[in-house]
Amino acid sequence: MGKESDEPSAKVSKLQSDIQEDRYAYLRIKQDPQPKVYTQMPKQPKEKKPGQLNKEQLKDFFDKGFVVVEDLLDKELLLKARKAVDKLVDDLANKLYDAGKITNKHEDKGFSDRLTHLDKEFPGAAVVLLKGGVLPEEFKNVWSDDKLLNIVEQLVGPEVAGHPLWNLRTKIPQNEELTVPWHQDNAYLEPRSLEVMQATAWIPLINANKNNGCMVVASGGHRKGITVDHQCCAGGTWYVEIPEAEMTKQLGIDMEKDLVVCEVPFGGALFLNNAIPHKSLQNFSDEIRYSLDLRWQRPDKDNGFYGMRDSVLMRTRKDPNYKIDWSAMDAPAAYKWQMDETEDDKLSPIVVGPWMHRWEIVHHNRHTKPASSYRTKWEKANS
Ligand SMILES: O=C(O)CCC(=O)C(=O)O
Repeated sequence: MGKESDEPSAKVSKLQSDIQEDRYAYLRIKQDPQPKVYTQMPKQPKEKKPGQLNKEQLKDFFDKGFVVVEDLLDKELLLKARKAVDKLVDDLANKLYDAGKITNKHEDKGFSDRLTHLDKEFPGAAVVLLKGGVLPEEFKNVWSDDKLLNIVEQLVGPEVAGHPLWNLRTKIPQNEELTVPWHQDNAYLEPRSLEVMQATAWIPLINANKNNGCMVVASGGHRKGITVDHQCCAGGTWYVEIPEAEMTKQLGIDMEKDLVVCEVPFGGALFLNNAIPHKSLQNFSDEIRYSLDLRWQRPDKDNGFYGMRDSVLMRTRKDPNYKIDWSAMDAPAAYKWQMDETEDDKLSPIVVGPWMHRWEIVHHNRHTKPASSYRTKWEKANS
């Protein structure tokens, strides 16, 4: 913080005028309900392809809003993704060590516990890795896996683009910031994302179960095609949250009968849409529950990502041999928009994002505090 002076700095004046203009007002516009986007199946491909959902699974996806598919992905593909995670953790350990933030790199630990040890020494290490958003080749290979895309084609149609919101979840044991409360994915995006089906595959890199923090979905919560009023932010996190009473009031969810705990074995995936309420359970095990959440949609529709990054075309009818151009995804990654690119920012466990301007802030914490004054790199470039 610089010294106070009588004259507001140019930066402060700009902020004040932005607040007066309420440049985020468009984020609070209520969208018309879009039930069909989530319940109407697109025309199905005529050709039979490996991995495709059967009729019952497809019906579940559009009717219940989710489906768990076991034994889908090649285990070798996922084991390679795990190796890539090991490398990301190693890179993080080196950065923390070089920055003097840890004294032990915990090189004797492995996939299931190294990050937990790093996080004990530098609280927030697991968040730093989550928000780092580095997309290694091995994750790209999962994202563009033929079997996955064969399913996605059934959910969004034959033209398929990867959505820029993706995550490697680094769910170390018993950690509040990695336990995601009830939300609809649409709540993190611009309101217009409600107008387009975005299909998510949630892919655990271990057997995910209720003890280590698998997902829970509110079956049928997508049918009204609305984004419920979320509140910002849950506990000490950056997550927006649907108050439980609103799940029933606004979405008609029966909180006893409609909740489904989705255990997903290694090799399987949980498919969701962007309007289905879901949350993740706490990790009570002593192993890290890593997972990837990857999204796709039609390429001709806006991705609702605040104009920050384009989607990446992954499959098109026009060219069966289409080669993916990953450059848009390789550039700034998932959570990077919020940070200035100083080295220290890159190791900061604070997460600030535009969704904080969309919902009422009912609870402030270290993540929300900077939201009203923090100028993201993207915002600076666009103001
Ligand atoms: O992996 C988790 O714990 C939460 C994932 C999630 O909520 C999401 O992908 O939207």
